[in-house]
Amino acid sequence: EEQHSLLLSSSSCFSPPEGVRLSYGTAGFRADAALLQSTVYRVGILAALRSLKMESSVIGIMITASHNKVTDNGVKIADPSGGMLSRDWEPFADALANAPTPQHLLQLITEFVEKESIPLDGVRPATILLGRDTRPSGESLLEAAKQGVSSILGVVAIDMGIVTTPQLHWMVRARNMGMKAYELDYFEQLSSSFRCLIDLIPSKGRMSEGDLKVVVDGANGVGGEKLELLKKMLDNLFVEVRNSGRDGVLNEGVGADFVQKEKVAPHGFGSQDIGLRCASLDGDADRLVYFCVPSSKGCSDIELVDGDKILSLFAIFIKEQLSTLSKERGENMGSNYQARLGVVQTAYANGASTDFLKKLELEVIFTPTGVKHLHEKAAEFDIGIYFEANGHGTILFSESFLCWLEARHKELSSVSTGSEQETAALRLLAASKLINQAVGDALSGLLLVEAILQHKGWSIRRWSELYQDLPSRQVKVKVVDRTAVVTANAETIVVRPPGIQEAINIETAKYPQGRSFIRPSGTEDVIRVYAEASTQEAADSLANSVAKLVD
Ligand code: 16G
Ligand code: ZN
Repeated sequence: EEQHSLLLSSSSCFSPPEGVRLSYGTAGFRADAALLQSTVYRVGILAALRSLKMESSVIGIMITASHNKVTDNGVKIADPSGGMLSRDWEPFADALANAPTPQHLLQLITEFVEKESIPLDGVRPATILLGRDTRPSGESLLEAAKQGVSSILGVVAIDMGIVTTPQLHWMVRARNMGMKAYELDYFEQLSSSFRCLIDLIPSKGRMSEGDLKVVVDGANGVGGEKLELLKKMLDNLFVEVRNSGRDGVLNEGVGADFVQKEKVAPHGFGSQDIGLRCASLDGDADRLVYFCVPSSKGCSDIELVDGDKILSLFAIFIKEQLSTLSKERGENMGSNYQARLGVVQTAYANGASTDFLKKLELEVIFTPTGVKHLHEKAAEFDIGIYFEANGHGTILFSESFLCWLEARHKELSSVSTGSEQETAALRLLAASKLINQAVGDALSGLLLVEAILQHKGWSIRRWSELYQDLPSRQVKVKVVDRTAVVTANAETIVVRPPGIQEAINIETAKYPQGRSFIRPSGTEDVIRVYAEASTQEAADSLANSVAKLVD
């Protein structure tokens, strides 16, 4: 009928590239941009079907390859909650992307629609939000996504233009909550909750004007551009954005991935920045790391303040507010609520950070690499904080906890406003609005870091000294078949090929405070090796000997 012929005719314009097998991977499809037209078109179809399946909730499509080369691109889906596409749809995404002909594609879709009982009658119209980063290939890929969406009857695409990945996820979530969800609404929410946190600082003026300054490397991407707009709406913070425009090449010698992996200052930063608080975003602004440029000549390594330390700062702040809140126990019902606070890390978390968090008596949980895994675990807590060392992360507040908190705040403010407890409740509420609940967000993360540093009167040095990172090293080994390596226990143990884990154990035991693991990359044909030990030489040497075991 109409739907079938529509799909057949529109898909005939998008043949998949020959000899390439694409996979949805850790964070959507990613490849050289020239290969992606048909994939993105098909993701458009998938998003439309997903929306119909989810009672016509809004679904998002983001076109980005994050920190990868400017010539790469990629596409991923935001589910109705604003989070990542539900994992049980990934096999369908793979099958769609690789269907060789329009007939195969149609057959796949027909079978899937049947199996999932997706209503294709066009009775409930549905909306898909499209966004893209600054990559030049984004425009035509976005067009392909539109074609895919509109090949399903009753579904329309709305182009949100150039946005950060977290902005798009935020917009999807906000729309499904019945809120206004344009860029200005996002900026409003961030700037007003930031202002609220600043207004709640008990003894302001502890910081000099200079301390209120942060210099941000925008990776020559979308994050820098957006920060230039957002900063105009902020009081009490001076943001200087570098690498914001499109003068330099996206992610080349700049950005959070470069800074974190190479441990050097990005292009445009140097001796003039000694003593300043610096931060770096990645190409789609979902990663954030801080750093200081080295003060002594001859030392090129920066002082890195990574995702683990952002996590630690957030954990300290949240824990303090929770304990203030529970100090005074009223007789009122519900006020004894013991909120469960948990933190989620991956095997890449520096061992010193995990020790630190455990000393704070926090529940620390490990998952495999990739936001979708961490997010899922964090959502099991009343307040779940997750971060990858590379700077991806956020704080999740459960619905039920926020309800309780709202009610508790009302209760407290009816007794007296401005009490310690009431202020703590307000801070938590503001933090829940500032930090992106859909996905890790470098811009909202930056504002929360800045608010907490001001709250505590801390310099970046003071923050960085919470604990000292163990020296670590990462190397990668090119392999023919990365699937030969299978891991368990959140990627900390190799179960296949047999014998490797025993060999890693023997190597690791040779080094004081040694720890090492290998894992297949989810984004490249390599095996990644991580090692840490008490000295840099030892970490390097452990990484190299473990890498030899893989070769
Ligand atoms: C993706 C993931 C990131 C992870 C990285 C690991 C998302 C949004 N991004 O970029 O979280 O750290 O992959 O890459 O989930 P790898 O598997 O190649 O080491
Ligand atoms: Zn990214």
